[in-house]
Amino acid sequence: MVDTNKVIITCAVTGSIHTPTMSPHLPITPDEITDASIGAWEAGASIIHLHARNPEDGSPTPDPDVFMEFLPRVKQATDAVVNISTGGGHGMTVQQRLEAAVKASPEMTSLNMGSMNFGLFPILDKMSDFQHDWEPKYLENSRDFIFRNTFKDIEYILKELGEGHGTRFEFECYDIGHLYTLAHFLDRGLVKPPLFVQSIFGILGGIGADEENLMHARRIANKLFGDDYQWSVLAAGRHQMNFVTMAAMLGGNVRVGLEDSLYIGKGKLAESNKDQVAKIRRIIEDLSLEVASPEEAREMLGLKGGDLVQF
Ligand code: KMH
Ligand code: ZN
Repeated sequence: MVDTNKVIITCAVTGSIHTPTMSPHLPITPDEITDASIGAWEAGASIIHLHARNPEDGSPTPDPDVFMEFLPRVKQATDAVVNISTGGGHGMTVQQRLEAAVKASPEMTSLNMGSMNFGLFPILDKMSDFQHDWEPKYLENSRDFIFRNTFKDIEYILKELGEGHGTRFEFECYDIGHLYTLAHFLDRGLVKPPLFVQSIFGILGGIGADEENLMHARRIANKLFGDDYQWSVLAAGRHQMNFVTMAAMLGGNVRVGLEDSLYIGKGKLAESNKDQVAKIRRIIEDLSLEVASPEEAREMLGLKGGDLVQF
């Protein structure tokens, strides 16, 4: 990985894993998503990773019109890199997952590096009363859901967004095999350095949140990509802060946000995304590292610039 003292903080403000009953602080409406994004940027996040939700009931939606209710406002109020999810939510087709990004032509989107199980159903053992009927169904359906990201899908997204829009990618790698899949696309010249590799730990169906796995992911990424990548880490739930801290200590970048963990400490819900960003920022600075500005992040990741998007 390119040697730098700068740490890029990504904040993923709402996602599609958690449901409204799980936390009153989960941003749902375009106003809430806008405010959460601005707050995260003010606290030090240079990349904002975004999903949309149906404002009526909080269910994940791929609707580009809903995205367009917050994307321009985030762009106008901040200089953050806006990163649109192409992972969407459970039950969406690949076409639906791409619609908003194709319309918005962002600097960055996520790109998930393999098909996999993605189990959310264990949450049902801990919760029973839900505000909306869709919530328990959504969690239960994950028992029989395949998160589809075939080689063909990945090629399609690279062509459509990468070639078509000059969009670059947050490569979401939920297991070591996904690093090899990314290396395959690098060998074929379909992805170009510097790669932004997001190693993900603790999703049921992906690699577990054990620190041996973190070290192994780092070793294999170094072996496969050498100086051609920027490494970032996220971990689900209670592993979030300790994993991103270890990543920063290992020269990596970090991703926090309510998409991946609703907590700020043991048993304590985060009241906002910005509180999680502020916490990791303090840790980064205590480690004598520096937080990358959005412009520095753009430079480190070879992004096209915020004036070349269509929102
Ligand atoms: N929530 C992460 C574990 C995407 O948006 O494409 C996965 C993610 C996928 O962020
Ligand atoms: Zn996401």
